[in-house]
Amino acid sequence: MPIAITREVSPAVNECELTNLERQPIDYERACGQHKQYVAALRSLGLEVQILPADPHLPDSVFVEDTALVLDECAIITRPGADSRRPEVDSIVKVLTPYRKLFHIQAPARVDGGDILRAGKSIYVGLSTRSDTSAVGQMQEYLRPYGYEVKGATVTGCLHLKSAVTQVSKDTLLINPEWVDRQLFKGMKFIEIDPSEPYAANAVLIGETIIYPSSFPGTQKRLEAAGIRMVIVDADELAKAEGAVTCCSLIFN
Ligand code: CIR
Repeated sequence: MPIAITREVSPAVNECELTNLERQPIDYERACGQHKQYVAALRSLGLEVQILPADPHLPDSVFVEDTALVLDECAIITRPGADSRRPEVDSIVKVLTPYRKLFHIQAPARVDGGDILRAGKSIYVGLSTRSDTSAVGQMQEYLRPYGYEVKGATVTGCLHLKSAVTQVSKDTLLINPEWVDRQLFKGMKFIEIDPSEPYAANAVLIGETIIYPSSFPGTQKRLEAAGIRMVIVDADELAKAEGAVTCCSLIFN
């Protein structure tokens, strides 16, 4: 059974990092309720969900995606771009150790998992405010023996590469073309977000179904028209922390 690692919302979530959004109060109870809905969606798609306890000292720790890239052959433990987020990796190392050989991104390189998009054997790394070319170089070294090609991808206007583009089927990417150049992703098909919903490009693909936020009805229609199957969740509370649906899990077989 595939596994999803998640972590409960920190009671300190209102002290989260923010890059492109103005700070707004986050309703902790509502965020926890939506997180439960997300966990239920993962379970409904057949995943075994492991839920780590909330950490009151790590405001952004619900966003476990940023701490690692888990592949079939190994995992890379990131070195998150924001200083406040570095300690988040410790508990994830413990959780992943029984499952995978681990490689660690070494200082001073920085990369957030939200900047890492894998499509088959191609791995794209967003060159954002959080991730740099030095981390891309280390990932190339670690992953070349397994046949992966790791490439940097310029992103503008958003926090992470996966704010701008995610996979919604084997050969299709959901993209905000204002934030990333589609030419980078050779051989893929594209569904563009509804331009009135700039944050709509983040979806979690599990098998042939995506988990997708209820906040983007225009883009949802485009996905439906393309025949993409969806489980819809409410995710607007953690969106105030600049988090989207991929951020809240690490999924692997
Ligand atoms: C941060 O700025 O690091 C958090 N407030 C949001 C991280 C969202 N993570 C993700 O998109 N992978």
